[in-house]
Amino acid sequence: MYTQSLNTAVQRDGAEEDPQKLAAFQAKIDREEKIEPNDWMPAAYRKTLIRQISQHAHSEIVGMLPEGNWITRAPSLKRKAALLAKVQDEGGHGLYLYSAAETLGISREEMVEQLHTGKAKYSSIFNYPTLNWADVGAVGWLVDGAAIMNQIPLCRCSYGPYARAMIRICKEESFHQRQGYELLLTMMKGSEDQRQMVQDAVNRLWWPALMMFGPSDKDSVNTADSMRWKIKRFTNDELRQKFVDATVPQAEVLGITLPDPDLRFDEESGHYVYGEPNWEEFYNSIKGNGICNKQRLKDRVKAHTDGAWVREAALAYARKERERREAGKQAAE
Ligand code: BYC
Repeated sequence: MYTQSLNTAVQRDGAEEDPQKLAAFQAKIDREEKIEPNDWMPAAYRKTLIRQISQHAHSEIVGMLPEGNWITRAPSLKRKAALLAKVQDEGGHGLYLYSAAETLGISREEMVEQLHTGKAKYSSIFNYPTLNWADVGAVGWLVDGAAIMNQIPLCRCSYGPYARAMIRICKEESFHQRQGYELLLTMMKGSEDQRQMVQDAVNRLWWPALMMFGPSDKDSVNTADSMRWKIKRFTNDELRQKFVDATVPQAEVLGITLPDPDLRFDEESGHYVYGEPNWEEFYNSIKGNGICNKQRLKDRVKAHTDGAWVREAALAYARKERERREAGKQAAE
């Protein structure tokens, strides 16, 4: 059991909250002060944070799979080194996030169990396959690009451990996005076949990238609470719009088209207007019926089972070190 213990009793979900405590909690958030693990917090705040942070951690860990597939097939040593570093970073992000979630009173084992049994969600984007090398670039450019747009505001999240974890994650995501874009720029300077591979990858990943921001605001069940508690600083649609506005000019520089016949710049609002994502496809994917859901979970469970000896060895080493330290202390007394 890895959970870091809390000094405060955890409020049962659904139990009535003390109105004075609630008011003081909201006032603290409104003053932009951070909520820390041992501070009083409403059960619903704790629950939604555990939900979001653990889903975020799962996304990082499952997100290692589609790109990990390409490490052995990278076309050069430089590309292999960059991709290895990126996939390793995602593993690190998962670990910071699991640790942040543990400060809320859930154990690592429980979170892993929720992922492996399909009870917990992870980002819909990882249920799409990476079919060719250009997909590695498109994932970096679009998927990490969307992730940064969503995650920069999380550095100002009201919950201290999550906000602090996000600072380093965002720095690394920024490198990921650039390596993806640079990879695509290089391919666009190559042969006609390479240019077509880039266009094909973008055609397949554009809409799934837009879905990463979650359902449209009118269907988002969690946004209102999360905005009031300053976990989220922007709504799903606001972030999606920011992403479209930032990404369309980058597509022009790249020399590719985006697969949306409704996409146009609106002079009056100063924003790009875009078409409606296929929400049926989105809900299908988050219910576990996307193209790769079953494969991803199977691979994840296998990796966890295969890694059992590493966890056992690390625990045995830690136990031995502790025993040695204690024996040394006793000998010195
Ligand atoms: N995929 O009420 P809503 C990465 C769920 S990894 C799956 O709007 P909320 C990377 C949502 O959970 C990036 N499920 O929810 C890694 C909710 O269901 P529950 C991951 C989704 O929380 C490796 C329901 O739909 N980033 O960058 O207010 C390689 C209704 O939604 C999705 C994060 O996790 C989705 N796309 O807003 C490369 C960021 N969207 O929980 C890159 C942190 C929604 O009620 N998370 N759902 O059963 C967030 O910012 C928010 O949780 C979301 C959703 C914007 C995703």
